Amino acid sequence: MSLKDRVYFCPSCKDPLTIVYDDRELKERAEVGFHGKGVWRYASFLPFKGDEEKISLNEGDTPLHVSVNIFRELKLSFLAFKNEGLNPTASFKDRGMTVATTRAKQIGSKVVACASTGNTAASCAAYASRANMLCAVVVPEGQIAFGKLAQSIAHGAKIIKVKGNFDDALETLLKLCEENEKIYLMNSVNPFRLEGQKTVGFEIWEQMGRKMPDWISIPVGNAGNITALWKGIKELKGTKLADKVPRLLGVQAEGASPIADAFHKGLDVIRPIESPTTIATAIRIGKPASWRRALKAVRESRGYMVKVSDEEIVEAQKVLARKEGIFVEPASASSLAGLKKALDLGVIEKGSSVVAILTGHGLKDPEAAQRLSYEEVSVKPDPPELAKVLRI
Ligand code: AN7
Repeated sequence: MSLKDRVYFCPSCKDPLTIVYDDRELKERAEVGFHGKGVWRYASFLPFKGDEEKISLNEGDTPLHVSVNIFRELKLSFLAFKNEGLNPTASFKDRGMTVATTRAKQIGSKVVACASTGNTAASCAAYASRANMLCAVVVPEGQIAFGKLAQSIAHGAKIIKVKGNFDDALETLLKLCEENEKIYLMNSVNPFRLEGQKTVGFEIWEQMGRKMPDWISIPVGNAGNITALWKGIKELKGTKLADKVPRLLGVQAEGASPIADAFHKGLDVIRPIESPTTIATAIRIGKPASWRRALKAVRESRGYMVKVSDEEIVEAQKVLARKEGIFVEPASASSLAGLKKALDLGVIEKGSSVVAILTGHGLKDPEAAQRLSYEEVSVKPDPPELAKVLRI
């Protein structure tokens, strides 16, 4: 099927569309190789000719922090954290947004929109500003972290709060987009989003010296990111650039785990969760749009799905911040919480090499940080009193 401007779903199976390159095309792309920095370093694997105006904020090129403390406790031979919170708007969404906004510009869109638990909105708003487009973000009222809302405000997006959850927001916007040709949809059902997001797999592979780890752990909400990660990995393997593929560990929050549940029941369909709950508001999603592709990715990779409780998420957030110096939002911490669970279950063997993807920065959700235990004392502006307190 050729690329139509505003068609997002397959008319027969109703799944979101995927951009597919045939083997010959992939080989040609691999021969062009990788040049430059960030997401656009992988332009040879992106669906553009090269002469279009790129809408970029220097996304990608995020650090792969090798664990200095936790890996020992977890008895892993290697553990690293892919810190996607260090993207321009502080989440992994920017990888997909640079590509989708470039596409929006190419097809002459003036208005972009997304439904969001917060990060997609922040990213979409920033890239729309850069591209001189109007941006509307449709968010579940009272359910998105303040840092993310602040970003949408700052970038001048039109903020529409839906009285309902994320799934209601997405469903409503999708229906509107079916009728309204003016809006270009920036959710991960837009196949260009996934093209950008797949570059995280390319980067991990390059940063590890053109090697793949045994496992990659990744939080799963609407399931676009895990779908994109697997697509990129398969393309690398398909061109024989990578000699092996990692196994994928998809992590969901206990109160929002339709894909993990289907995986464990051996089902080929998910049972949507009507009222998802978790403190990890980014992944408070009950009807993930890319569930089928995510299940397929996990199964094809001989991977696994786990669900983690809010307590486990908070604990992982604390451990990352206090033992590795990396402050992430709760949804991101779920990739470490899930890794710990998979190790406890014996799904991931001791001595394995693992990369955990940390999807968003801790400052996105300042309220969540207050759930971590901490000490604070007030003193008068008086050196002796300060000294007394410091001696504890
Ligand atoms: C920090 O912003 O869905 O499985 O609307 O913000 O690709 O959905 C965010 C998702 C993980 C899950 N970590 O990724 C949105 C939104 C963070 C996130 C996910 C999200 P997907």
